[in-house]
Formats: sequence, structure tokens, C-alpha cells
Amino acid sequence: MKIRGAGRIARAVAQGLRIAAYNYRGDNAEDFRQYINGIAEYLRSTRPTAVSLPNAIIFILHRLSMALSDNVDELKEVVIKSANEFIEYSKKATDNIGVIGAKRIEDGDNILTHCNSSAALSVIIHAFKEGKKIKVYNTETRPKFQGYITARKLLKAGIKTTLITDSAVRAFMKKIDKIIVGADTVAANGAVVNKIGTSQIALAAKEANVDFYVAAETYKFSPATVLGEYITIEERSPKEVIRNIEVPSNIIIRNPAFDVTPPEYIDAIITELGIIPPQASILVLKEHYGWAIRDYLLKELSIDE
Ligand code: RUB
Repeated sequence: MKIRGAGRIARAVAQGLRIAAYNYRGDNAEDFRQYINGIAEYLRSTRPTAVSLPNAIIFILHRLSMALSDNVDELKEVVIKSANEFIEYSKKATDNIGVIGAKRIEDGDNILTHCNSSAALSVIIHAFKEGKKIKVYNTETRPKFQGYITARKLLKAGIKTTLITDSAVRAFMKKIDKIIVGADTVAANGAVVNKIGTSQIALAAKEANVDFYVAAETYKFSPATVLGEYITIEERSPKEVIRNIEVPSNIIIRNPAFDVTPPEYIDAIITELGIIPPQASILVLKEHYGWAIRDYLLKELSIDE
């Protein structure tokens, strides 16, 4: 939780693999491949929900598996270069989402956002920099209060911001013109996994006929969901919920960190390649992750190419 937000997590993982490759001291290519795979597995196990994490890993490991060299220095270079490429792409993608998404924001809009999403903030801040006079309502985001990070960033950018409790969202819905949130994972059917509470906001938005947008780079789309995999929702410690409150010792507390918003509640997904209806997610996956879907399939069915 020191590194938060699906985009940042993905870049940190790429950086981790880059550092691992750089620090490898052996001269056996097979050992190097095993060492990188081991580190990739360890990094993969750190958080289960954001698909940007395994997507960063498979991007780099795929390049490594395509490199036929037996020379460790050459293989190290492949890992370092592809990690750099991923990190660069990721930073540019967040920026491009801002440029594209800002077109949907009108002068005078009141925007609601939830949690702390760099992609969603990129849209809001771009629109503001274009001279649109916007106001933002942002949720506290219990239990980890990422909303305070969002509020600080918005205020730093000069944007008028009102912080509300998560449970106040519906009470404020009449004031809201547009909602923009980020994503940890987008499934093949266009369902979006994001910070817990997102789906309630989408439900309230649907009822009030308020546009609900998701800002998500294409590496937040999950190739494994094409093959029917479920997305694991991270369940965190009850201690995050109760903090300093005295509670009966036999109380049961649940603390899921993310929830699923069905595609029917989403007006559009803003990606770095354009704005798409959620139902078009499968096309993004087929076009950009065709190779990954194929890799998963070959592994799962244990067939030779
Ligand atoms: C963060 C969260 C963010 C998405 C998108 O949860 O749910 O909305 O990750 O963020 P946590 P970004 O704090 O538990 O990681 O757009 O920055 O990738």
C-alpha cells in the first residue's frame, strides 16, 4: 500500500524487474531466465486485483521469451529495455487520457471522483488547464482515505474541491454533471473493477441520469478474462476499518478493497487510444492483447505451437 493506484503499481513492477536484471551477477542464460521468472512471481503476489501488475510482467516476460540469445548481458538488456518502454508508455498514456477525456468536460461542470486515480485526475486537470471552470466533489474513500490525496492534488492544481463522505454521494448527485473514476481492471465484457464504493456511485449516477466515465489505460484490460477467468477482489485487514474504535471481540468485519461496476452503468471508457463504449472492451483486448490471450491459452491447454 506504499505504492497505490494501478498505473503506479504497474510502473513499480516494471522498475522492480529492471533492477533485478541490472543486479544479476551470473553468466548462465537459463539461470537468468529462472531468476527473472521467480522475481516476477514474487511481484505478482503482492496485490491480486489490479491487472496492470500482471500485464506489466507479461509484457516484459514475453519479450524475454522471444529473445533466443544465450548471452546473459543481451538478455539483461532485453528486460531493462522493455521495462523502460513499459514505463514510458504508461506515463504517456495517462497524459493522452487527459487530452482525450477533457473533450467530454464542459465549462461549468461539477465533477465527482472517487479514490485516487491518476488517469481520472489527468482528465480533470487537463480540462481545467484548457480554461474550463470546473468544480470537483471527491469522496473520502474509506477505509484508507485515498480521497485526501486526491483533494490535495486538485487543490494544488488550483481546482475548487469539496470533500464528502462516501455515504453522502447520493445526497449530492443532483449537483453533479459528470463522474470520472479510474480502474484497476477492465474485464472482457466491459465490467470495471475499481475502489470499493465505485459501483454504488455508478448506481446512484444511473438513477439520476448523470454520465459515468472510467479513465483507464489499455494495460488495465484483462486478457485472462477473455478465457473466463474471474477477477480476485483483494480483502484487506479488518484493522483498517475499525482503527481506534472499541469493538466487541466477536464482531465480524469484512473489508473488500474493490468492487465490480457492470458495463450497463458505464457511459464510456476513456483510454489513451480513444473513448470506447464498455462493450467494445473485447476489441481492445483482441487487438492489443491477442498475443497474451494466445500465450495464456497455450499454457492452459498445454499444447505446442
Ligand atoms: C486505487 C484505485 C484507483 C485505481 C486507478 O486503489 O482504486 O482508482 O487503481 O488508479 P489502491 P490510477 O489505493 O488500493 O491502490 O488511475 O492511478 O491507475
